[in-house]
Amino acid sequence: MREDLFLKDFLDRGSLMQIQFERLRETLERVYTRVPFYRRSFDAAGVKPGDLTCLEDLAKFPFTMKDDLRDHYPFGLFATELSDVVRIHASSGTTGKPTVVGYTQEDVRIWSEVMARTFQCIGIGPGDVVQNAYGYGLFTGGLGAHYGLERLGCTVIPMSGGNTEKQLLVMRDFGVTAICCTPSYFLHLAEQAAAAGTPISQTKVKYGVFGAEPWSDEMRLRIEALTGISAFDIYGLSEVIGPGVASECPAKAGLHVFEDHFYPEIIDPETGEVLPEGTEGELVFTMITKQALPLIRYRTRDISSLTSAKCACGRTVARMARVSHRSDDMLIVRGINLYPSQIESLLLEAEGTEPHYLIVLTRTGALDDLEIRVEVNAGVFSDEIRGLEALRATLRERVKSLYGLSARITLVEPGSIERSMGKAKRVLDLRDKG
Ligand code: DLL
Repeated sequence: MREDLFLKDFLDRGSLMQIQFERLRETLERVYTRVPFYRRSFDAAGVKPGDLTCLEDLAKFPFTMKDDLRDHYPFGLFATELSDVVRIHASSGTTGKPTVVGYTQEDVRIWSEVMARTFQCIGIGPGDVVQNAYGYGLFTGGLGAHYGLERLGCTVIPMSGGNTEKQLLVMRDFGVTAICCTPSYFLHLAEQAAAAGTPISQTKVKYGVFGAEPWSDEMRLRIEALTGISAFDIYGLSEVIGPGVASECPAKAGLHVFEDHFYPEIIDPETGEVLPEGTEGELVFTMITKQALPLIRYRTRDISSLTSAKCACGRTVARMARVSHRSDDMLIVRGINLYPSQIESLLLEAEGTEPHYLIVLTRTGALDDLEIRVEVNAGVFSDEIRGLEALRATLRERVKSLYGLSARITLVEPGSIERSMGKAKRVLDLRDKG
C-alpha cells in the first residue's frame, strides 16, 4: 500500500487548495511579524496578511527577488532564530557573494519528504541502489537527494561529484540501479564507460535522475539511446528548498510540483501580471510550509508554464513544463535574441554531432561574432574533409534560417570540450573584455 506521504500527490484539487490557502495565510502572518523586510515591503505595497481571502489574492502581494536575498546577506531574511537553524546551504552566483539559505529541523524533514516523493514519482523505491553523484557541500543537490533516498528506504551511495573512474567502478561493482547527477555529467560518465569497454548499457542502471541545469528533449533522446536508461527531469532551486520542488513521472509530460509546500504562479516577466494556465512565463514560488526562510512570491527567472489537468499517472498536483531557459540567459547577438537551449536542440537534431558544445561570443569592432563549437563523433571526424564541410554547412544554414545570423561553426574532436562535474558551462561571452 502507498504510504500516506505519497497520497498528497493524489488529493482532489479542492482539498489541496484549502490546504494551500490555510498554509499561505499562516505564512504571510508569520513573515509579516518576524521578518522586517516583509513588514516593510507589505506596508509599502499597502497590503496586510489578512487581505488574503482566496489564493488569487496572493497577486496583491509584492515579489521577492534574488537581490533581496543579497541585500540581506547572509541571514537577514530568516524568519527564525539562528539557533533554530540546523543546516545552511548556499548557491554561488556568477558574481559576488553566494545566496545563503537555512533550514530548521522541520524544514529538513519536509525536504526529505519532497525528495522521497520525487524518487517515488519516478518509480524508484526500496530495493534500488542509488548512486548519488550530485555534489555534497554547500550545493543542495547532494544532501537533498541523500535525505530523500534514505527517507524512502533506498540504498544510497554518497559519491558526490567527480572522480569519474571510481564512479564507474562503484556503478558496476555495487549493482547500481539508479543514478543522480547533472545530465551533462552523466554524459561524461557514459562516454568514459564506453571508452573503457564497459558501457552503461551493460550495467544494472535503469533510471537517471537529472536536473540542476537546462537540458533539451534531444539531449534526453541521446542519453537514452546511448545508455539504455530512462532519463527523468527533476527541478528545484536553493532559494525554494533545493531539489524537490518538482519531478517528472513515467508519463514525462511535465514535472509534478509538490504544491502542498510550494505554491506556483506564472507571471509576465515584464509586467509582473499573473498569467493564465498554459501560458509561458516566469515561474514564481511561495513557500507555504518553510520555517527558516519562507520567501513570498520568489521570482525564479526560470521560464515555464503550468497545468492543473490530471496526469496520466493519476497525480492531481499541477505540472510545470520543463525549464528550457531562464529569462536572464538570453543572449543578444547583433540585436537578435537566442537561447543556448535552442542551439542545443538544433545541433543535436543533426546526425554526427555529439551532445557537447560551447557558444563563444566575441566582438570585432562594433560587431558581435557568434561561434558555435560542437563535437562530432569519431566517424565524422575521421571522415573526408567533404563530410565535415557538409555537416558544417548544414549547421550554418540551420542557424541562419532560425535566427538570420551567420555563425562560425567549428567542428571539434570528440572529448575536446571541457566536461563539468556539476552544472555545464555552455556559453563563453568574451565581448565585454574584448
Ligand atoms: O540546482 C537544485 C537542484 C539540484 C535541482 C539537483 C535539481 C537537481 P541552484 O544551484 O540554486 O539549485 O540552481 C537553481 O538551476 O533556478 C534553474 O535555473 C536551474 N535548474 C535546476 N533544475 C533544473 C532543471 C539547484 N531540471 C537553478 N531544468 C534554477 C532546467 C534547472 N534548469
